[in-house]
Amino acid sequence: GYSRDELIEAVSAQMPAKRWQHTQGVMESAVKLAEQYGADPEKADLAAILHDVAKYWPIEKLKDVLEEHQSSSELLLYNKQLWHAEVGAIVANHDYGITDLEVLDAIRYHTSGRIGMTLLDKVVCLADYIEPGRDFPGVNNIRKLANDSLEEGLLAGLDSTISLLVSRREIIFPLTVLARNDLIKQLE
Ligand code: DGI
Ligand code: FE
Ligand code: FE
Ligand code: FE
Repeated sequence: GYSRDELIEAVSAQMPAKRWQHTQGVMESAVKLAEQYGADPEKADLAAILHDVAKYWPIEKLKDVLEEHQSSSELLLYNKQLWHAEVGAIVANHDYGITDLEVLDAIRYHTSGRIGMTLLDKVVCLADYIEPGRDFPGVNNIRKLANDSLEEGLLAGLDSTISLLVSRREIIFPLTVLARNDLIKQLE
């Protein structure tokens, strides 16, 4: 298998320096959130390292991988920006030998979210919103909420994505809406 250093070398080679900086920020934030909220920091670190591994792969290559995997073909009907998450999980498994399903799912759902997100899913998805290098309208509010509640922080993150998509008249992946609704139920 790959050591952590080998993994870092292989993943960072597949993206521009700026995206690798983002990944390092997600690693830092995910480990902190894991420690705060009781997820496994080593799994958070591993999922963070790999979460955007396929972000800069050519669209055609992402499409090929999704088509090879029956269960993933529905994603092809939705925004291409969602594809790298599923492909990231497939690549983590097939190319880097990661077999921990919790880690693979945290990678797989880091963009869309899902119903019944695990603690690790939430940590990685939220870390992706609040890592130190992120700068978008509302990010500081999400950071503030994340200090006191994993679910409140994540809900605000998903809401900001949904609002952005609505403002651009883009189609929303149904799982994102389901993830958001499920968090509200958890918070009631
Ligand atoms: O890969 P990153 O830029 O670090 O972050 P990401 O994986 O969360 O986001 C990828 C982009 O996908 C994000 O800017 C919004 C876009 N997107 C398009 N359609 C959807 C979507 N995101 C979600 N959650 N749901 C969608 O339906
Ligand atoms: Fe991503
Ligand atoms: Fe497979
Ligand atoms: Fe990311």
